[in-house]
Amino acid sequence: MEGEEVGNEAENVPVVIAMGSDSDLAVMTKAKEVLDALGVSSRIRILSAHRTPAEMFEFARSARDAGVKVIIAGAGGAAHLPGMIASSTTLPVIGVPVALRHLSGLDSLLSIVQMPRGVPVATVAIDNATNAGYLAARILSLGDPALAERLAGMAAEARSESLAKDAAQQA
Ligand code: RP5
Repeated sequence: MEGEEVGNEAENVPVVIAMGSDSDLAVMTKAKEVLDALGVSSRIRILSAHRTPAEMFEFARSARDAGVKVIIAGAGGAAHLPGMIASSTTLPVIGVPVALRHLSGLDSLLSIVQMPRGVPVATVAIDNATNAGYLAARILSLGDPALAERLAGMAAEARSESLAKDAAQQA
């Protein structure tokens, strides 16, 4: 398809949001929304540790050379995607445990968080792709003062909103 960006040559964005299935999209889109709001480019990839392992490893192995700086990876159930990506790159990987119909996401959380030493995955709370977006932005802000300012602005907004809610309760 014209304009369609497929494969690792197209990963010229600082953040890739990978997920095991399009059934994860409703959760994982929240990471993209945060990054969009902060002006950080990102790309969504469907890469399954079980259904497309060759493509997943190819992506992970080439991501750094392709200019990717942080990888967000979400999966549910036997959620091997974040860990297997982390096994094949030295980029920071943020894992999002996606809750499926059974076990309320505890299976996904434990699959992602219990990594062996030397292969870290920074795991956020179940279904909290929003925090994965924020964490990716914080990592990128180490080398981007303008992004650091935008993050500070968002935190100030959140503070104002919370103070207003408290004031409303006191009124
Ligand atoms: C995982 O299996 C995916 O990340 C998804 O959360 C789960 C179910 O996938 P589908 O059967 O809905 O495609 O690999």
